[in-house]
Amino acid sequence: MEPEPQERLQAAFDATIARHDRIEPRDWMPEAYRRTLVRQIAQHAHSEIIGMQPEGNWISRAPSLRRKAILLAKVQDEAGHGLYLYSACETLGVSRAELTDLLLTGRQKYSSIFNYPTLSYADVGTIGWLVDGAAICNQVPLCRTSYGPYGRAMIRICKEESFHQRQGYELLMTMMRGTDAQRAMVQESVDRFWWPSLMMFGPPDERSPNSGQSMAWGIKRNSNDELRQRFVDMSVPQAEALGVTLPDPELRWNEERGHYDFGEPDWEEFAAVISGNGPCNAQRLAHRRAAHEDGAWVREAASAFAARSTEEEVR
Ligand code: FAQ
Repeated sequence: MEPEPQERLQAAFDATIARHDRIEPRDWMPEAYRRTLVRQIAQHAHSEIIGMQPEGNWISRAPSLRRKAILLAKVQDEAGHGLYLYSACETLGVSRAELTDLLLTGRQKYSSIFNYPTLSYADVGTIGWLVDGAAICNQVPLCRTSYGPYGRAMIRICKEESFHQRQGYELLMTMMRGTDAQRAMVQESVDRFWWPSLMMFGPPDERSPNSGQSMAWGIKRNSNDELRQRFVDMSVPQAEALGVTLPDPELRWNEERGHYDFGEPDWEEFAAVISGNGPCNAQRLAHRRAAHEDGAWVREAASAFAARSTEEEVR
């Protein structure tokens, strides 16, 4: 007997995933796959846009013209990443206006890391080194994600994140070659950002409700704990080269595992931050809302211009 059309569609989808091939926007996909992608890509896009705020805070106070130019370029890149990701998400049948509304009304999340304050200029370097470093670890495997538009957006994003990571490390290296006060500033910044950076990878695998299905669908290629371990292994020698101490007394090389052992992040703090009660959640969303309202006239003008251009074309 011929299979039902629905079964045939599902079988074609499963075969594409099994071949590690790409699902494209016009292909049939299960509704739950589409919803998971919208959740993850939108959360990622919102993170890029909200992620402009902590570093943007230092543009007007950068210590030199060179540092200001670098920081401006980096923050501008984050805006670009947000736009590629919103566009990838729109191919799944949601509009950017809907996604923005979901963010502003607190119905979609953004990365926990951007709810921490930037208290000194060293934070610009630490964010580049650790936050962009964690982002790269998490995002390189996403270049092979099963949804075509997301994977292709990730390739360009990763190239740019890699420049961001280097500029952060170079900034910290410069400060570490400076005065005692500068070295202390770097250490204090690393002390604040280390644990929140580990939390960026999400909850431990046994408490990650989405990982199993997302890995079966090839949306995620590695588990949260695998990537967290990769990040720790990568960061320890970098910290040694820099001359800073990572604030974890349990951090040590495990010969048997061939990896560094490390302590447990404070998962209660993580839960508080992702449910809206981190140090800067209210401030970040209020700022984003105000920017959205301030930009209303630009959106209206662009829509009026587009409508007039279409009318002229029709005539
Ligand atoms: N923050 O079941 P799982 C950047 C949520 S990089 C907030 O493990 P999943 C670059 C999760 O959504 C930062 N929420 O979830 C930059 C889920 O929520 P639900 C952005 C988190 O999706 C650098 C619940 O917890 N990168 O922006 C976090 O399988 C410097 C249960 O978790 C990405 O978004 C968190 N850290 O795995 C910009 C990468 N972790 O279901 C500016 C793409 C988990 O309640 C300056 N995303 N949750 O709605 C991913 O790889 C995945 O979504 C994970 C989470 C790994 C983040």
